[in-house]
Order: sequence, then structure tokens, then C-alpha cells
Amino acid sequence: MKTLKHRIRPIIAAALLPVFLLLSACGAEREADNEPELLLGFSQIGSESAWRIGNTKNIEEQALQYNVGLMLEDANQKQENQIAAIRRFIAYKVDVIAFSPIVEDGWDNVLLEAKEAGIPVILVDRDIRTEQEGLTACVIGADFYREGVMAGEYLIRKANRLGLTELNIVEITGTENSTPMLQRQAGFMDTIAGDPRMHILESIDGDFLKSRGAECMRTLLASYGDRIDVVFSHNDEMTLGALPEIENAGYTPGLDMIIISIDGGQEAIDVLKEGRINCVVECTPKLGRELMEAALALKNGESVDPVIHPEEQFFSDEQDVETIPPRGY
Ligand code: GYE
Repeated sequence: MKTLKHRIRPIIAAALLPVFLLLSACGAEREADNEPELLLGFSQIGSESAWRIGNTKNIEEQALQYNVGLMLEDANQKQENQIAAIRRFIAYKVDVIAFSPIVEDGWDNVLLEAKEAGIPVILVDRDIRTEQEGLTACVIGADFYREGVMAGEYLIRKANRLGLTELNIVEITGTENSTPMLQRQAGFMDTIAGDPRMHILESIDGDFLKSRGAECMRTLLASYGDRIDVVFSHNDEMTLGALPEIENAGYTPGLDMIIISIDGGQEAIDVLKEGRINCVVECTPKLGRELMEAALALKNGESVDPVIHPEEQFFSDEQDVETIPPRGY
């Protein structure tokens, strides 16, 4: 007999069927033998990157492992869809709500509603900014500031190795006002700030999208051409969008320009192996295990660490890149 968790997930993943269908289907199955440990409502941002797709997959897999009933909603890159999803989770009285906030601001009202309903909220991947205390139980996500620092430190080492005296940098940033965008930028800028060789030509918003990465790179090449020595891109998708533009303009990425990316998805690692990217800072999307453990603890009334960072790696042309094992996303 299929368990509730098996039934809920396809129903919701089938992408936003009318809520009444979802509710009645779940309600009918609540009596099933193998009742899940808890019901977790999770609002995912969308599917803008290999990272995001890998993150959703990992959360689905771990929900199965932990026997957690997962109500998964895809917000299609829109904050208003995330807010509506959280309201549906509250109406359905899930045990725990989790979401990956697309941007940092604008969550207070809906989180107050969750708090009044007595439903704990876990932030996955990204953080929020609020004046209110106690709206969320914890944040499970990467240390984005550290990722920016690692990117900056790599660049300083690379400049030393090549004996460069001046480097002009363009930065293609992730979604404006999102935690990874803010923190990756801060970590990188703080790290290179004391090095007089480093000059920022421009920072431009690529929204974590491949198409925008290409567009941004075209604009930057039109403005600065061969003055560009370094491209620091906040995720692999934008990097992969930018590379063909660099090549079409007659430059060899990895040689004429130093290319720095973040995430570490398989496609970017393959391009690192080809030498067209110089450095990839890992940001792991595998947050599902930590999410399930925190959700179970909260359901049982236990406390959880307010900030949970996964361990992360770093890949670059300083190492034997051929030995990097398959990435899984
Ligand atoms: O780097 C990017 C994704 O929030 C860490 O979002 C995540 C970022 C990731 O779309 O590829």
C-alpha cells in the first residue's frame, strides 16, 4: 500500500493543482497505516539553475528517507507566489513550514500569521531581514560571505602567480537583495579591498539566470572590451551564459580573462576541466537532510541551532581538476 508521503508528493509536485484537490486528497489519506512523521510545507523559489533543481531533488529524496510528508510548491521566481504558498500551508495546518526566500525583505506579515498559527518556520538556503524577533526557527544554508571570501582569495593568489600588477574586474551578481547576492558580493569586495591591483569596472545584475548572464556579458564587453581581466559571476548559470559571449567577442575565457564562478554544478566543473573557467567555489544544494532533522526536532518541541551551514569545497586550476568526482547536480 502506498504511504501518505508517496501520495502527497506527486499531487503537489504535479504543479499547483487547485488547493481544494490537494487538501481533500491529503485529508483522505491521513488515516493511512504508515502515517508520516510530520507534514512539511516547502515553498521553493523556482528552477532557475542546476543548483535549484538539485536542491529540490535532494529535499524530495530526504523527505522520503525521513518519512516526512512533503507539500512542495514552486513559486516560479515570484515572491508573491511564495507568500501565497505559505498562506496555504497555514490554512492546511502543516506541522512545519519551510521556504527559500527569493529576496530578504517583505516577509513580516505572512510570518506573523504563521507564528500566530503556532507553526514553526525554517528558512532554507537564503535568509531574511526583519526587525521582529522569533519569526523563524533557523536558517539552513551556505555561508555565502565565506564563498565570496574564497573567490577573492583565489583571485589574489592567481594575480600573484601570474605576476599581474593591475586587474580590472566585472561582477555579474545574483538576484538583487537576495542573501547570496549580498553576501557573496560583500565577502569578495572585503577580501580584495586591501589589494591596490584590484579595480571593479562594474557590477551588473544577472538575476542568477543563464540568459541574463549572456546579456550582461554582452553589455560589459560593449562597454569595456579587452579592459576586462576578470569575470566574477555569482552562479554557474550566469557564467555558462557569459562564456560564449566572451568567445564570440574573440577572447579565450580562462586565459584572456580569469573566470570565477560559484555553485559547482557538473556542467561548470566540466568547463573548469576544459580550462574555460578558472575557479568554482562550491555551494552545495544538498540541504535536505538538515532540513528534515530540524523539522522533526521542531515538531517534537526541541530547539534547533539558529544557523546551520553545510560544509563546502573549492575547485580551481590550482589543483588536479581531473580528480573531481561526479557532482550529482
Ligand atoms: O547559487 C544559484 C541559485 O540561493 C545558493 O540560487 C542559492 C543560489 C545559487 O539559483 O545558482
